[in-house]
Amino acid sequence: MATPVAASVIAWGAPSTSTFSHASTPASEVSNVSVFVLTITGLIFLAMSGLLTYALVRFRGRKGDMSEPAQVFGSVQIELSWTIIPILIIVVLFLTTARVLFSVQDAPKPASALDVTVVGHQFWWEFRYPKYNVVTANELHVPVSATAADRPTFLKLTSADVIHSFWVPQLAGKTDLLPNRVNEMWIDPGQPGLYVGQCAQFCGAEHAKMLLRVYVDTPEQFQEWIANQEKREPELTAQGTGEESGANPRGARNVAHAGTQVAVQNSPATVEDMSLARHGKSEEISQEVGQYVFEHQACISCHTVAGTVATGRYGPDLTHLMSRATIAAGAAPNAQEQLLRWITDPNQIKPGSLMPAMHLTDTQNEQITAYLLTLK
Ligand code: HEC
Ligand SMILES: [Cu+2]
Repeated sequence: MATPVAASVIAWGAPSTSTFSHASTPASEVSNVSVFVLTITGLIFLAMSGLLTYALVRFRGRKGDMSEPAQVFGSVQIELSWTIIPILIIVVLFLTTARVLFSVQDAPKPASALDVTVVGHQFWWEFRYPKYNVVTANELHVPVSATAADRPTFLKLTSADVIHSFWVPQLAGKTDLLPNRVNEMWIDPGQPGLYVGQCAQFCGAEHAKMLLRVYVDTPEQFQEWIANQEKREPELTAQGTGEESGANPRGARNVAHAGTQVAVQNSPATVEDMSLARHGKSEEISQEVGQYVFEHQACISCHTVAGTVATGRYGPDLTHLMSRATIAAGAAPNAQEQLLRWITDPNQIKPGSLMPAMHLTDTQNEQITAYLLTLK
């Protein structure tokens, strides 16, 4: 037996998930307030437990001493001090917290800011870059931002189903993703690298495997990444296998529209027959046959591969699947073996995932995997 569990767990390695190792302005503001509150409450704790210890020792019952301790009734001074001092402390904590709250919430958005729309799904993240015509999943790429005014990323968050919560502790506090509502947050990570987090609001069976990866790129890396994500790959279909090249009348840049003219062919036997008849090579494991099989399965009603007949929006966009390090929101590394296992039965990797096992033949699964591996 393979070791599905061991293989499917991504070692987090270096990236920290501590709110104290902040790497972005909103996170450092939150972290500073936490330290401030902890310091004040810590001092109160020390003072109170010190006084308590002193009283316990100083006024402990001594052998043979049966006398009543002095009885004190009312003291305006003491009562005033234990009323006014706590009120002052609370006012200070309140004002400090409110200041941070507003400075993070009302931060002005510079013209240079990058916009990303985040859509929470059970159990994965959709990231859209409206200015770039880029759609990806689970792994957010943003540029490094030397100062908050340099090139921060402003996120608009919403949900396709239930409530989720976006939380990358090193970058910012939590922000919920609510259906029919758009929340906003921003980050300005100062250091390139990988920052991890996860959905912080229980959203169903696979909530625990709804992980988040934020790649902070240098400006050059980011441009390179965007340029690659913007690529559309219609060539495969166009130069494909005769007949079905005509089945892609859609422009190469058209990503977002669900097609209706696509006949979804679900019976493996029939597909195999068709495949056999048209190619005379249905056993062949190649990207070309793989694409043919993929495009004749229900995959295309849930997934988009830009420039092909696959225009589904229910699952992650697969146009540049292989540019991601993980699949299924961090549940498994993105490699041939795991992809094959995933499309054979997603539940092996992520029980309760909303992608159904497609019950294709082993050959078909291998063919589709060969195709997926070309989606760079
Ligand atoms: C009913 C809709 C549906 C169908 C049909 C479907 N998928 Fe999916 N697929 C999903 C959903 C939803 C996810 C996200 C699962 C998660 O991460 O929880 C997903 C995830 C994936 C992923 C991982 C993507 C990533 O970046 O994490 C791959 C690869 C994939 N599907 C391939 C396929 C292939 C190939 C087929 C056809 C054999 C197929 N899917 C059929 C809904 C579907
Ligand atoms: Cu969630």
